[in-house]
Amino acid sequence: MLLGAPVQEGTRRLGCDMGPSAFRAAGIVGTLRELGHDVIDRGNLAPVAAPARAHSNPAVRSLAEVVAWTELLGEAVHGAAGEGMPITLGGDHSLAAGTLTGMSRHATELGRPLFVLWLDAHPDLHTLDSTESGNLHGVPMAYATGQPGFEGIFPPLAAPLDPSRVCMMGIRSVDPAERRTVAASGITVHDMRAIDEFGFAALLRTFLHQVEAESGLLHVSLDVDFLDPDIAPGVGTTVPGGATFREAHLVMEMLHECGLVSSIDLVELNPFLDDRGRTARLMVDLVASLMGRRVLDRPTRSY
Ligand code: HAR
Ligand code: MN
Ligand code: MN
Ligand code: MN
Repeated sequence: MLLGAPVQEGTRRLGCDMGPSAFRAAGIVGTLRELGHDVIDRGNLAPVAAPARAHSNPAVRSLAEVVAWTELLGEAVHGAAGEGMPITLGGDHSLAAGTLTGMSRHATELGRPLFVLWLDAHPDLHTLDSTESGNLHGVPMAYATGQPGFEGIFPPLAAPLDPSRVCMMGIRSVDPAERRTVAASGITVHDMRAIDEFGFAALLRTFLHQVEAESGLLHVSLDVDFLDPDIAPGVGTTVPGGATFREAHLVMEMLHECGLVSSIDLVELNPFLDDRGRTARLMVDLVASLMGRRVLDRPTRSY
């Protein structure tokens, strides 16, 4: 189930609103159909205009818009999860506040724990009070894990994410306030140093075994800047030293083999900054690996 979420109010850089179109132009629908999936493209969502909303932190930008997207996506993703696998085409990463609202409700109804694999250069763990840029694509994980200051502004989650059920990989740009939250929260954060030392496979395997042991649902949130900018230039916040082409495909292939992925965010693609659709095509190829494309047939699970 594809849901277009052309939100760009979570970032200063314009262009993420073209993301859903670029995923479609790069062939996401045909690619998934060729792999044997039934695909329903729900088109693009659009929230009703919300009146501006002030916050005691004057840096905070576009709060009303992001809250409106969170409410709309919470409903849409919850509905889609009852029918299939919601794949949300962003849009900037603020949309994860909405997709996680929807998946939290779905998981709670099923009585299963929700796990999140966060693939990103950034932990996106700012609160509304700690953000200095005011860009709300930097806050969704603080909201979803129940950090303070979102109550009464964002919709309540059915259940805040248990930090012990969140795994972040690819992290290499962390602000001081986020660093403190990482240390205090108990979220597993594999920065690029850890990836260099141990490799993606070993670290991801440990997490997937945990998801499996608890019969969890696994939400995957893939930020384009997880990838190295040399292979994925179409994003507003490039950070050197990201995942390589093969590392990213390996992660996706292991996710397919685990069979536990319930929902996916594809975020931060900025077609205005892309190089002739290259980043969009790479993202679609990664989704193909996650959804079952193989070089050779393999046993269902080899991790
Ligand atoms: N931490 C920085 C800030 O809050 C940068 C956040 C950038 N976020 C994304 N998504 N591109 O991961 O401004
Ligand atoms: Mn992000
Ligand atoms: Mn339901
Ligand atoms: Mn990022």
